[in-house]
This record gives sequence, C-alpha cells and structure tokens, in this order.
Amino acid sequence: MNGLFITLEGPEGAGKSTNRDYLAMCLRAAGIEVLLTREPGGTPLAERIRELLLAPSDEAMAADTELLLVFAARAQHLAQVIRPALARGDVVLCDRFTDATYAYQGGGRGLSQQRIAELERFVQGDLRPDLTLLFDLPVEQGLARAAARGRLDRFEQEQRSFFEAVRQTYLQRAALAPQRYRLLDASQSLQQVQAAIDGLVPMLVERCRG
Ligand code: Z5A
Repeated sequence: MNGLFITLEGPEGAGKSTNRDYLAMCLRAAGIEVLLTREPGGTPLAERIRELLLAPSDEAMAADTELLLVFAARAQHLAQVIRPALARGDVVLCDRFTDATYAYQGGGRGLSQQRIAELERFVQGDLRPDLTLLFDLPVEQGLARAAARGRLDRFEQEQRSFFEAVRQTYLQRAALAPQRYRLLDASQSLQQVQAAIDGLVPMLVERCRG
C-alpha cells in the first residue's frame, strides 16, 4: 500500500471532527486530495452498526458484544473504503480507529488489551495508522462540549471514571509510540488548536507526497 493513513483520536468533545475538516482543507489547499471517513462507520453497513453502538437501549450491551461490533464495522470499512483507498495511493483521514478501541473498550470497559490486540491482528493484519493526531483535554471540558450539542449517546451517558480511563489509555499509548502520535492540547480555543495544526501541515504535506 502506498497511500497515507492518518487518524484523529481523543475523548468526547475534543474537536476531532471539526479539526479533521480543517486539516483536510489545509491539505487540499496544498494540492493534496484526501478521503475523509470515520469510525465506527464509513460505509452504509458500518454506519448501521454505528447506530446499534450509539443508541441508548433498555437492554444493556455486553462489553464483548460492543467490542465485536466495533471490529465488525472496522472489517467492513477496511474492505470497502480504507484498503482500496490506500492501494490507490490516497491520503485517508479517519475520525477514530483502533486506538479508540483500546481506549474505550480496553480502558473504559476494562476488556483485556491482549484480546483487543488479537482482534486487531485478525481484522487488520499488519495495517496500522501511519500517523495519529491525539486531541487531549480534561474530561469535564470535553463532556461539557458534548453536552452542549444536545442528547447524549450511549457512551456519553457513562460515568466520569470511564472517561478518565479513556483519556489515560490514549495518553499511555501515545507515550509508548511517540513516533506515530502528535499530541495536541485540545483544551485551547479552536483558533489556538488550528494554529497548532497549521504548524504540522508542512510535515504532513511532505509525508503525503512521500
Ligand atoms: N468508539 C468506541 O467505543 N470504540 C471504537 O473503536 C470507536 C469508537 C472507533 C462515537 O464516536 C463513539 O464511538 C465514541 C467512542 C466510540 N464515543 N462517544 N460518544 P464519535 O467520534 O463519532 O463521537 P464523539 O467522540 O462523541 O465525537 P464528538 O463528541 O463529536 O467529538 P469530536 O469530534 O472530538 O468534537 P467536535 O464534534 O469536533 O466538537 C464538539 C463540539 O465542541 C462542537 O460544538 C465544536 O464546535 C466544539 N469545539 C471543538 N473544538 C473546540 C475548541 N477548541 N474550543 C471550543 N469548542 C470546540
């Protein structure tokens, strides 16, 4: 595969979606075409799995069910969108990927990291993001932003300790593989965060041009 696979990660309300669009605009202005996508989702079938994952329900979803649904959606997304795009040489900007599984199902739900790693190998083979932008901010601040948007989804109804574990898992993973991650302080104003992204654009353009 010759393309470049960039993921955006972080806890709730970190600004991933807003900044994914901003980064795409910056890269397009530099003449680089990018494919924007997200997880869970990214294909019609994977978006239906996303609805199952996010909808609050009277029937509690078992953590293993949640984990398998996340990877089922990912298998579809990889087969239909990500692998073909990378094979064409495209730059893929994806809002969340498997780091989110380690953070939410591993850190948040307490599932074994080893089990997640086994599924990662099964579904992805050796495909991993080339670069991950991690938008970090205190839990309270992110939840306040998410709450301001209205109705909370199934994850957003979790306890504060869940989101603390999510945040810490992301930070631990970034510390273990600093060559893959760029940490951004998402507690700053949008203008400040986007100024930090501007600072990354020359490096990203260089990586995109290979
Ligand atoms: N999930 C999982 O459990 N396991 C997995 O493997 C995967 C996902 C892949 C849906 O993801 C859920 O799926 C997610 C984890 C789980 N949990 N939940 N919920 P999602 O990415 O679609 O949902 P999300 O995390 O809730 O996204 P979000 O809240 O939309 O966050 P965001 O994309 O990071 O933020 P945003 O939409 O760009 O911004 C949120 C608001 O804040 C918006 O009004 C912005 O204008 C505002 N904003 C953004 N940046 C700033 C700054 N810097 N200052 C002030 N205001 C800002």
